[in-house]
Amino acid sequence: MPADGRTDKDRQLDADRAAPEETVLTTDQGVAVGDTDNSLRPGERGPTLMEDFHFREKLTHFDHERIPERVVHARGAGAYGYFEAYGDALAGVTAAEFLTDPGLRTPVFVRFSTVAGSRGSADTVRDVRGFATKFYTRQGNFDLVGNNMPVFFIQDGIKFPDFVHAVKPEPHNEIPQASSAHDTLWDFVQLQPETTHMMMWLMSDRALPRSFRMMQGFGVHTFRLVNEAGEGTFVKFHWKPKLGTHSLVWDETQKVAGKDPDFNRRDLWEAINDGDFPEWELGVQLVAEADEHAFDFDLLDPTKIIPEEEVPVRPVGRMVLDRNPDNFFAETEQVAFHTANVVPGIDFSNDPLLQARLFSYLDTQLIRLGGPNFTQLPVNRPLSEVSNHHRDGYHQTTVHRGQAAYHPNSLGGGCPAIAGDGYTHYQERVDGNKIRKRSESFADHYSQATLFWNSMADWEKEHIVAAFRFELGKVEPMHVREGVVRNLANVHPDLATRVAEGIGVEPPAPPATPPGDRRSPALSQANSPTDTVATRKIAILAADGVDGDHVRAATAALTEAGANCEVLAAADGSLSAASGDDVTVTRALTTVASVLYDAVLVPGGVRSVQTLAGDGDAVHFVSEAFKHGKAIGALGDGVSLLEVARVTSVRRGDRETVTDQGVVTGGTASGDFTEAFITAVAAHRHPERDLSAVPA
Ligand code: HDD
Repeated sequence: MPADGRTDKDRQLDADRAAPEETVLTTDQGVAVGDTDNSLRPGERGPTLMEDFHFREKLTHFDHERIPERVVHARGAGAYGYFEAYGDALAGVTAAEFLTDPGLRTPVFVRFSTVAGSRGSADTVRDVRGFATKFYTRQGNFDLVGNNMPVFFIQDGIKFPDFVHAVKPEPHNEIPQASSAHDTLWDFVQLQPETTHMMMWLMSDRALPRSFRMMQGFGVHTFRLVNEAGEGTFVKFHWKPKLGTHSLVWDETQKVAGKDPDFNRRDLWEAINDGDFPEWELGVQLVAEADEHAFDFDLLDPTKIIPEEEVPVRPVGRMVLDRNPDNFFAETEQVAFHTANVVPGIDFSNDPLLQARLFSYLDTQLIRLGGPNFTQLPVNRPLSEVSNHHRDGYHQTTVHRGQAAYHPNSLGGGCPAIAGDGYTHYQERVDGNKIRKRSESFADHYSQATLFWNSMADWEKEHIVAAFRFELGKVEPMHVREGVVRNLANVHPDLATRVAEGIGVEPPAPPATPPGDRRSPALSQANSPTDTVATRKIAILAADGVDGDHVRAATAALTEAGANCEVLAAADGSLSAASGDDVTVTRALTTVASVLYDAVLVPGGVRSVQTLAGDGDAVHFVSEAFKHGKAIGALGDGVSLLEVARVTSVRRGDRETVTDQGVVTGGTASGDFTEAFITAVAAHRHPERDLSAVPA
């Protein structure tokens, strides 16, 4: 690790960086430009002349600025960082140096994305999130192109165009944008039962991450680790976020999509800018080759997980994202991931979805990035040396020297030479007749969907039912709704009945055999760690006359615990506190909303609270935060604002600190109070509240 903390990739990029400081304006030919505001014309009022090369070049370059957006995962945000293995636990399992040498710091670039929406769509829509990592290892680039859900919609990649056509905006009117709540997706789903497990994930809160920094990542497929002796071990890759796995609630996501469509992207950017570097642990589930058939599902089936209780996830390293890109287009837009980018020690399995991806990613980069030389783009270039006989093509930037561009050659001294320790594919024995047929071992589409349902907390189940009702409620043809309910009946009769009751469909008859009762606690977000308030955004509502001591003491304790506090008031500037001193306002209330914060605190001060009670924005702020299950704190006179905001179903303390359902009240900003409030914020949400009658 170099003393200046920069990775080798960062250093490599120096050669490509350009900054305008101390330069003069030039054409692309390097000719200095003296006027870029007026086109060349005969006379002041004459037409523009063809010979104005600067005008033509400027306009032409502009006209060609856009490239095709990704056919899926068009909307995304990226960052650089590094990966470090914890130790050599995988030595002997894989020849991949970056996974086994704890002394190595491997640079990475990660791009997070939504799937269905266009480049300009909102961040907080209900969707799968992409989680693609490019490791610039010393043995070449390894891309782990995963998602925040561990399974997929289909089992064979030949169905990918069908699935994507169904989920994308409908072809006749291009409606709806970035939403799965429409006829074609659900028509596909009802006819394709293999989607059932993934649809459970998509209808769960996993599809609404609070932050890219608070979501898991999964390689999805079973891959192979291969050691120096050529022996294989099956592997599933997992990313676990250090901040826990947390989600927004549905009503909130829709409002955020309007208030701040860049919510997740901004969150990532700001955290890295503030030095709150997001971190994930890489874990692996390992399965010996001999145990390939030891499970009640097929390891090659991408609609299945290996329950963590059956094969534990072993932590093997950590990834930290510590640098924002310099230029969105050059880096985040032009980064090209490909599942086939593997390094010695990592290989594929015969998962038919993965096999299709091995074709599709290179193909898509060729059209998207305009030719075969996209690997030379700075963000895509490996750190290890590239030397081969590939030549020419659009945008070739390497100046290949020499006469011999073929192998074998003697005129070029035989170079580049064949590597003695080159990548060797795992020598799996494969034989069979050429057939188009799905394996029988892929036929069970429901057991793991049931496992997922059984593993959810009651509030997670409620959210899933509400999501199915919302989405299917947008589907016009009744036979499609009925088809989905028929599938859900195979998952669990409770689920099917509760969904059916909300969408005008006859509830299904009870099944002949009751559903299994297996659970996997690791699947529930209710079991995600809630031990930190790091980077959580706390809104402190205030007006003139606020109790300045409350603001200062609470801010100090929360900041000390890692949270970010903002004082919100009717207007920017500063407030005069009850004691006469000034309190700086961070933002005007009218420019933000409760949905952009994790928690709310109402300090005391009679005048301040009276003003807030008469301000609809402030009152709505509190009731909406309550509705969304967020921690709410109120001190002294601030407690009375809860009444106005209809936060009436909780016990409140006027002097003593009282916590009830994540609402923390008390007389002073004592250690007791701040500790209780911090615990309530760390819990993320308080789903135990009865919210049905609360408007917001
Ligand atoms: Fe894919 C992009 C993840 C199945 C074809 N995919 C793409 C990205 C992610 C994933 C994260 C965005 C990469 C970036 O940020 O640039 N895709 C997945 C996962 C899948 C999956 C986890 C199932 C396990 N994908 C899948 C299949 C196919 C594709 C079955 C085709 C047969 N995916 C593509 C693509 C994209 C893509 C069309 C669009 C842009 C790109 O590749 O670079 O080739």
